[in-house]
Amino acid sequence: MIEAFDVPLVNGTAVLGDTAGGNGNGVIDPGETIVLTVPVSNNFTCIGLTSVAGALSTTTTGVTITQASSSYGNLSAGAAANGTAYQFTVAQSVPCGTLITFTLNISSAEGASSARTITLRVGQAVTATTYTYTGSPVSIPDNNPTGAIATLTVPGSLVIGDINLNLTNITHTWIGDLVVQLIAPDGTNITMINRPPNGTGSNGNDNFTNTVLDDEATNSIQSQTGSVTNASFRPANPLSGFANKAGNGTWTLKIIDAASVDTGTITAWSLTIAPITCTVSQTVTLTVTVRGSANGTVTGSGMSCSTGSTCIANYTSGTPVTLTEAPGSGASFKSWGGACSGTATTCTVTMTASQSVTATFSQVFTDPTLTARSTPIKAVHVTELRSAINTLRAVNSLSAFSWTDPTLTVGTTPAKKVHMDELRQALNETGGPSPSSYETLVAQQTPIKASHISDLRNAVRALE
Ligand SMILES: [Ca+2]
Ligand SMILES: [Ca+2]
Ligand SMILES: [Ca+2]
Repeated sequence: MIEAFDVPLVNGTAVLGDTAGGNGNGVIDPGETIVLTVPVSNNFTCIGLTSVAGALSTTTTGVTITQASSSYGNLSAGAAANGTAYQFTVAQSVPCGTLITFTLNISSAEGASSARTITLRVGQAVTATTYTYTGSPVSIPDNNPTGAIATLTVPGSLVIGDINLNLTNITHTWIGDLVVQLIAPDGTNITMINRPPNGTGSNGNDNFTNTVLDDEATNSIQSQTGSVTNASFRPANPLSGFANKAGNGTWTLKIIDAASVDTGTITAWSLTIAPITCTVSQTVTLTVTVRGSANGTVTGSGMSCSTGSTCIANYTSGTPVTLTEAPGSGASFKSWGGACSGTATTCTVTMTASQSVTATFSQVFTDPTLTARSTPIKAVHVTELRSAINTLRAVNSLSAFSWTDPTLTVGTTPAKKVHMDELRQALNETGGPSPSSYETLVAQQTPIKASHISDLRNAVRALE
């Protein structure tokens, strides 16, 4: 009997893919469809788990999970598996910088279960810029809760990814007196330093000189008992509290001296902000035209197009689309055109811009090489030409031709001059050669020759 636990099933780092449903830059952008692989391990040291499954959910607005379940199979003790991929879409309306919070429930047939949280950001932090205080020095009043205030303005429009506070030159003769607060343009106030060490105020060292507050630093400013000049520290409360807020506007540095005797001055400080950017995905159009003398189909993601049709599908810019050709009965694939070329079964188009592709299918002719006075002319030679010409007529928006003896019966229906004349006429109406360019046939006199059939076949090929 195994009871339910939440320790043994643990997820690893989630790996996201935006190649199939996005711009392929490895970052979640608004408008993209993302595949997510979340490895899971069985941390039991001696108990295997079977039918391990995951279920992904989120309450983040604008995020829709389109593949919520994953199968991890059976995991022996200590084993890990990637499982099948989850998938979700991010609406165009989701703001850049949004943190998407997922809950991943992992379970096994034995009843082991675990609820894990996965957080992914929309967009990515890019190169940081430093914004420097340019005002006059401000005295810090002694033991006065009003404190000293210095502001700087960040121009433009940006969303905060990472932010560091640089205390470049704050003089004071007992830094343990000081409470340092940083206030964002929207009024969010986060205490960066609170009377080190640990609120006691007993750090009697001088000055913040090139003292950087950075969530990524190793040591906390709060634990410091010695000099803090020329070094980086984690702030009393994380700067990540400003993440995803507008970084532009007026920032306020507020320094309060909370004990009497020692004083100081705010002279120089700055903020280093790495904004978050998203790639606004554009919708681009793929136009596929399928033509030729025989039926075939071209399929791709969101696309299925048959001979005689022009099909349009929209994709997020950057999406690779693989098109696959499939000839119909009695048909062969002739070639790709436009943004594709060659004769391979598939063609992949990367949709960096709107593009057009053509695909051409050919009627397969029985006895592809007709030899004069050797290959007998058969009913199938005529019926194949009729089929090919009717397909070409349909592609060219012409009605089907009304053939004399619509069904030719082998060994019964005699080959007639009219059959050949009609093929010539129907082809001419489709854009083929004038009937007068062929050898004139005289009823009951001119035998139907291999060259007559070959000429018509050549004309069909030329019109594909
Ligand atoms: Ca992307
Ligand atoms: Ca930082
Ligand atoms: Ca003081």
